[in-house]
Amino acid sequence: MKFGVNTLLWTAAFDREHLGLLPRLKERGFDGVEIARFDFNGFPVADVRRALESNALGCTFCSALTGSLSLISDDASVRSAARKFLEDGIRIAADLGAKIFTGPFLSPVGYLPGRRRTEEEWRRAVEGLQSLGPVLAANDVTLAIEPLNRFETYFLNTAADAVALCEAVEDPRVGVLLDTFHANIEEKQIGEALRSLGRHLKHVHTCENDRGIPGSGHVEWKDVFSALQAVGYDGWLVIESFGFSIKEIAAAACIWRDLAPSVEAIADEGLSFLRSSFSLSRAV
Ligand code: LER
Ligand code: MN
Repeated sequence: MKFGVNTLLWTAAFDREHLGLLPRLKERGFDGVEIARFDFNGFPVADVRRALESNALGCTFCSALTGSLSLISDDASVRSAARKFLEDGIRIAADLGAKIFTGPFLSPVGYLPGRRRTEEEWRRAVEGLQSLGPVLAANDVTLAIEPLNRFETYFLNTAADAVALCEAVEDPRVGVLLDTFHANIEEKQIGEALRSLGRHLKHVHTCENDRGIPGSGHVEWKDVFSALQAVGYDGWLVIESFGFSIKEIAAAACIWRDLAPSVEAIADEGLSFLRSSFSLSRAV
Protein backbone atom coordinates (compact mmCIF):
# COMPACT_ATOMS: atom_id res chain seq x y z
CA MET A 1 0.00 0.00 0.00
CA LYS A 2 1.20 3.52 -0.76
CA PHE A 3 0.11 6.57 1.21
CA GLY A 4 -0.38 9.98 -0.40
CA VAL A 5 -2.05 13.32 0.16
CA ASN A 6 -3.93 15.52 -2.29
CA THR A 7 -2.58 19.01 -2.92
CA LEU A 8 -6.09 20.51 -2.67
CA LEU A 9 -5.30 20.83 1.05
CA TRP A 10 -3.00 23.68 0.06
CA THR A 11 -3.98 25.00 -3.36
CA ALA A 12 -6.60 24.84 -6.11
CA ALA A 13 -3.88 24.89 -8.79
CA PHE A 14 -0.61 23.16 -7.95
CA ASP A 15 2.28 25.08 -9.51
CA ARG A 16 6.01 25.83 -9.18
CA GLU A 17 5.40 28.00 -6.12
CA HIS A 18 4.11 24.91 -4.25
CA LEU A 19 7.14 22.68 -4.87
CA GLY A 20 8.46 23.62 -1.42
CA LEU A 21 5.71 21.43 0.04
CA LEU A 22 7.28 18.26 -1.30
CA PRO A 23 10.29 17.90 1.05
CA ARG A 24 7.93 18.45 3.99
CA LEU A 25 5.56 15.73 2.81
CA LYS A 26 8.45 13.33 2.28
CA GLU A 27 9.80 14.09 5.74
CA ARG A 28 6.36 13.45 7.29
CA GLY A 29 6.37 9.96 5.77
CA PHE A 30 4.22 10.20 2.65
CA ASP A 31 5.11 7.87 -0.23
CA GLY A 32 3.65 10.27 -2.75
CA VAL A 33 1.48 13.22 -3.59
CA GLU A 34 -1.74 13.54 -5.55
CA ILE A 35 -1.26 16.57 -7.74
CA ALA A 36 -4.54 18.37 -8.52
CA ARG A 37 -5.15 20.74 -11.45
CA PHE A 38 -8.41 21.73 -13.11
CA ASP A 39 -6.87 23.97 -15.75
CA PHE A 40 -3.97 22.37 -17.58
CA ASN A 41 -2.74 25.55 -19.28
CA GLY A 42 0.69 26.60 -18.08
CA PHE A 43 1.10 23.57 -15.81
CA PRO A 44 4.89 23.10 -15.39
CA VAL A 45 4.84 19.29 -15.78
CA ALA A 46 8.58 18.76 -16.23
CA ASP A 47 9.49 20.88 -13.19
CA VAL A 48 6.93 19.10 -11.03
CA ARG A 49 8.20 15.68 -12.13
CA ARG A 50 11.79 16.66 -11.41
CA ALA A 51 10.86 17.90 -7.93
CA LEU A 52 8.88 14.73 -7.18
CA GLU A 53 11.80 12.59 -8.29
CA SER A 54 14.39 14.58 -6.37
CA ASN A 55 12.29 14.09 -3.22
CA ALA A 56 11.77 10.38 -4.01
CA LEU A 57 7.99 10.85 -4.04
CA GLY A 58 5.56 8.96 -6.27
CA CYS A 59 2.41 10.63 -7.56
CA THR A 60 -1.09 10.33 -8.89
CA PHE A 61 -2.84 13.02 -10.93
CA CYS A 62 -6.30 14.32 -10.14
CA SER A 63 -8.73 16.62 -11.91
CA ALA A 64 -12.46 16.98 -12.53
CA LEU A 65 -14.87 18.03 -15.23
CA THR A 66 -15.98 21.53 -14.27
CA GLY A 67 -17.89 24.38 -15.90
CA SER A 68 -19.42 23.23 -19.17
CA LEU A 69 -17.18 20.17 -19.73
CA SER A 70 -19.29 17.03 -19.99
CA LEU A 71 -18.68 13.61 -21.48
CA ILE A 72 -22.44 12.91 -21.54
CA SER A 73 -23.79 16.17 -22.99
CA ASP A 74 -26.31 15.99 -25.84
CA ASP A 75 -24.03 18.44 -27.69
CA ALA A 76 -21.34 16.53 -29.62
CA SER A 77 -18.93 19.48 -29.51
CA VAL A 78 -19.17 19.58 -25.69
CA ARG A 79 -18.50 15.82 -25.52
CA SER A 80 -15.52 16.19 -27.78
CA ALA A 81 -14.10 19.06 -25.65
CA ALA A 82 -14.45 16.82 -22.58
CA ARG A 83 -12.69 13.97 -24.41
CA LYS A 84 -9.84 16.29 -25.37
CA PHE A 85 -9.56 17.52 -21.76
CA LEU A 86 -9.36 13.94 -20.49
CA GLU A 87 -6.82 12.94 -23.13
CA ASP A 88 -4.68 15.93 -22.15
CA GLY A 89 -5.01 14.86 -18.50
CA ILE A 90 -3.93 11.31 -19.32
CA ARG A 91 -0.81 12.60 -21.12
CA ILE A 92 0.02 14.96 -18.24
CA ALA A 93 -0.33 12.07 -15.79
CA ALA A 94 2.15 10.05 -17.85
CA ASP A 95 4.52 13.00 -18.12
CA LEU A 96 4.41 13.39 -14.33
CA GLY A 97 5.27 9.70 -13.92
CA ALA A 98 1.77 8.88 -12.57
CA LYS A 99 -0.02 5.64 -13.41
CA ILE A 100 -3.40 6.89 -12.15
CA PHE A 101 -5.48 9.79 -13.50
CA THR A 102 -8.51 10.23 -11.28
CA GLY A 103 -11.61 12.28 -10.56
CA PRO A 104 -15.25 12.77 -11.48
CA PHE A 105 -14.98 12.57 -15.28
CA LEU A 106 -18.52 12.18 -16.63
CA SER A 107 -20.66 15.18 -15.79
CA PRO A 108 -19.44 18.50 -14.36
CA VAL A 109 -19.13 18.59 -10.55
CA GLY A 110 -22.14 20.40 -9.07
CA TYR A 111 -24.37 19.98 -12.16
CA LEU A 112 -27.79 18.84 -10.90
CA PRO A 113 -30.49 18.95 -13.61
CA GLY A 114 -33.28 17.94 -11.23
CA ARG A 115 -33.93 14.53 -12.80
CA ARG A 116 -32.35 11.06 -13.04
CA ARG A 117 -29.76 10.26 -15.67
CA THR A 118 -31.11 8.95 -18.97
CA GLU A 119 -30.16 5.80 -20.89
CA GLU A 120 -28.82 8.01 -23.63
CA GLU A 121 -26.46 9.74 -21.16
CA TRP A 122 -25.32 6.33 -19.88
CA ARG A 123 -24.59 5.21 -23.45
CA ARG A 124 -22.57 8.40 -24.07
CA ALA A 125 -20.61 7.78 -20.85
CA VAL A 126 -19.73 4.25 -21.98
CA GLU A 127 -18.74 5.41 -25.48
CA GLY A 128 -16.79 8.40 -24.14
CA LEU A 129 -14.79 6.21 -21.75
CA GLN A 130 -14.20 3.57 -24.44
CA SER A 131 -12.87 6.24 -26.79
CA LEU A 132 -10.07 7.00 -24.27
CA GLY A 133 -8.75 3.43 -24.45
CA PRO A 134 -6.00 3.98 -27.03
CA VAL A 135 -4.62 7.07 -25.22
CA LEU A 136 -4.70 5.24 -21.88
CA ALA A 137 -2.83 2.28 -23.39
CA ALA A 138 -0.28 4.44 -25.22
CA ASN A 139 0.51 6.28 -21.99
CA ASP A 140 0.28 3.30 -19.63
CA VAL A 141 -2.23 5.16 -17.45
CA THR A 142 -5.37 3.90 -15.67
CA LEU A 143 -8.42 6.12 -15.36
CA ALA A 144 -10.09 5.90 -11.93
CA ILE A 145 -13.62 7.30 -12.17
CA GLU A 146 -15.02 8.82 -8.98
CA PRO A 147 -18.67 8.43 -7.97
CA LEU A 148 -19.73 11.54 -6.02
CA ASN A 149 -22.51 12.01 -3.52
CA ARG A 150 -25.95 13.10 -4.69
CA PHE A 151 -25.35 16.76 -3.78
CA GLU A 152 -22.41 16.98 -6.21
CA THR A 153 -23.68 14.93 -9.16
CA TYR A 154 -26.81 13.17 -10.36
CA PHE A 155 -24.93 10.87 -12.73
CA LEU A 156 -22.81 8.39 -10.74
CA ASN A 157 -23.32 8.06 -6.97
CA THR A 158 -22.69 4.43 -6.01
CA ALA A 159 -20.17 1.63 -6.28
CA ALA A 160 -22.85 -0.59 -7.84
CA ASP A 161 -23.37 1.86 -10.70
CA ALA A 162 -19.61 2.32 -11.07
CA VAL A 163 -19.20 -1.47 -11.46
CA ALA A 164 -21.97 -1.52 -14.08
CA LEU A 165 -20.26 1.30 -15.95
CA CYS A 166 -16.85 -0.45 -15.91
CA GLU A 167 -18.44 -3.71 -17.07
CA ALA A 168 -20.07 -1.90 -19.98
CA VAL A 169 -16.81 -0.13 -20.91
CA GLU A 170 -14.79 -3.37 -20.72
CA ASP A 171 -11.39 -1.73 -20.59
CA PRO A 172 -9.10 -2.85 -17.73
CA ARG A 173 -7.62 0.65 -17.74
CA VAL A 174 -10.98 2.17 -16.80
CA GLY A 175 -11.79 1.55 -13.14
CA VAL A 176 -13.10 3.21 -10.02
CA LEU A 177 -11.92 5.60 -7.31
CA LEU A 178 -13.80 5.07 -4.06
CA ASP A 179 -13.82 8.18 -1.85
CA THR A 180 -14.86 7.30 1.71
CA PHE A 181 -16.50 10.74 2.13
CA HIS A 182 -18.92 10.18 -0.75
CA ALA A 183 -19.38 6.48 0.06
CA ASN A 184 -20.25 7.37 3.66
CA ILE A 185 -23.24 9.29 2.26
CA GLU A 186 -24.32 6.92 -0.50
CA GLU A 187 -23.46 3.35 0.56
CA LYS A 188 -25.12 1.18 3.20
CA GLN A 189 -21.64 0.01 4.27
CA ILE A 190 -18.35 1.28 2.88
CA GLY A 191 -16.64 -2.11 3.34
CA GLU A 192 -19.34 -3.85 1.31
CA ALA A 193 -19.03 -1.19 -1.41
CA LEU A 194 -15.27 -1.79 -1.59
CA ARG A 195 -15.77 -5.55 -1.76
CA SER A 196 -18.32 -5.14 -4.54
CA LEU A 197 -15.82 -3.15 -6.61
CA GLY A 198 -13.32 -6.03 -6.59
CA ARG A 199 -10.94 -5.81 -9.54
CA HIS A 200 -12.48 -2.52 -10.67
CA LEU A 201 -11.09 -0.72 -7.60
CA LYS A 202 -8.11 1.29 -8.85
CA HIS A 203 -7.79 4.15 -6.35
CA VAL A 204 -8.97 5.24 -2.89
CA HIS A 205 -9.56 8.67 -1.31
CA THR A 206 -9.34 8.21 2.45
CA CYS A 207 -11.48 11.00 3.88
CA GLU A 208 -13.28 11.32 7.19
CA ASN A 209 -17.07 11.75 7.07
CA ASP A 210 -16.70 15.54 7.57
CA ARG A 211 -13.50 15.84 5.47
CA GLY A 212 -11.59 16.31 8.71
CA ILE A 213 -8.69 14.21 10.03
CA PRO A 214 -9.05 10.53 9.02
CA GLY A 215 -9.74 8.61 12.23
CA SER A 216 -11.50 11.51 13.97
CA GLY A 217 -15.04 10.74 12.81
CA HIS A 218 -17.41 7.86 12.16
CA VAL A 219 -16.02 6.22 9.01
CA GLU A 220 -15.67 2.48 9.82
CA TRP A 221 -11.95 2.28 9.12
CA LYS A 222 -11.55 -1.27 10.44
CA ASP A 223 -14.07 -2.44 7.88
CA VAL A 224 -12.45 -0.31 5.16
CA PHE A 225 -9.06 -1.95 5.76
CA SER A 226 -10.44 -5.47 5.97
CA ALA A 227 -12.32 -4.91 2.70
CA LEU A 228 -9.18 -3.55 1.02
CA GLN A 229 -7.36 -6.68 2.14
CA ALA A 230 -10.21 -8.91 0.94
CA VAL A 231 -10.07 -7.47 -2.59
CA GLY A 232 -6.26 -7.56 -2.64
CA TYR A 233 -6.00 -3.78 -3.11
CA ASP A 234 -2.38 -2.67 -3.14
CA GLY A 235 -2.62 0.79 -4.68
CA TRP A 236 -2.71 4.31 -3.27
CA LEU A 237 -4.58 5.54 -0.21
CA VAL A 238 -4.73 9.30 -0.71
CA ILE A 239 -5.90 11.67 2.01
CA GLU A 240 -8.17 14.23 0.38
CA SER A 241 -9.56 17.32 2.01
CA PHE A 242 -9.66 20.96 1.03
CA GLY A 243 -7.86 24.12 2.17
CA PHE A 244 -10.31 25.90 4.47
CA SER A 245 -9.06 29.37 3.69
CA ILE A 246 -8.70 29.06 -0.11
CA LYS A 247 -11.77 30.81 -1.52
CA GLU A 248 -12.20 28.85 -4.78
CA ILE A 249 -11.77 25.51 -3.03
CA ALA A 250 -14.03 26.43 -0.12
CA ALA A 251 -16.75 27.52 -2.56
CA ALA A 252 -16.44 24.44 -4.80
CA ALA A 253 -16.29 21.91 -1.95
CA CYS A 254 -18.72 23.76 0.40
CA ILE A 255 -16.21 24.18 3.23
CA TRP A 256 -17.69 26.80 5.55
CA ARG A 257 -15.62 26.16 8.69
CA ASP A 258 -12.23 24.85 9.79
CA LEU A 259 -12.34 21.05 9.62
CA ALA A 260 -9.32 20.59 11.90
CA PRO A 261 -6.84 22.77 13.81
CA SER A 262 -4.85 23.07 10.56
CA VAL A 263 -4.67 21.49 7.12
CA GLU A 264 -1.31 20.00 8.14
CA ALA A 265 -3.08 18.15 10.97
CA ILE A 266 -5.35 16.50 8.41
CA ALA A 267 -2.29 15.31 6.49
CA ASP A 268 0.01 14.37 9.37
CA GLU A 269 -2.41 12.95 11.93
CA GLY A 270 -4.38 11.33 9.11
CA LEU A 271 -1.25 9.59 7.86
CA SER A 272 -0.31 8.24 11.31
CA PHE A 273 -3.85 6.94 11.79
CA LEU A 274 -4.03 5.29 8.37
CA ARG A 275 -0.60 3.70 8.65
CA SER A 276 -1.37 2.23 12.06
CA SER A 277 -4.83 1.04 10.93
CA PHE A 278 -3.20 -0.63 7.94
CA SER A 279 -0.59 -2.37 10.14
CA LEU A 280 -3.29 -3.56 12.54
CA SER A 281 -5.34 -4.95 9.66
CA ARG A 282 -2.32 -6.96 8.48
CA ALA A 283 -1.72 -8.33 11.95
CA VAL A 284 -5.21 -9.92 12.16
C1 LER B 1 -12.86 15.06 -5.65
O1 LER B 1 -11.97 14.00 -5.47
C2 LER B 1 -14.01 14.98 -4.71
O2 LER B 1 -14.05 14.13 -3.88
C3 LER B 1 -15.12 15.92 -4.88
O3 LER B 1 -15.91 15.97 -3.72
C4 LER B 1 -14.72 17.31 -5.27
O4 LER B 1 -14.85 17.43 -6.62
MN1 MN C 1 -12.46 12.48 -3.78
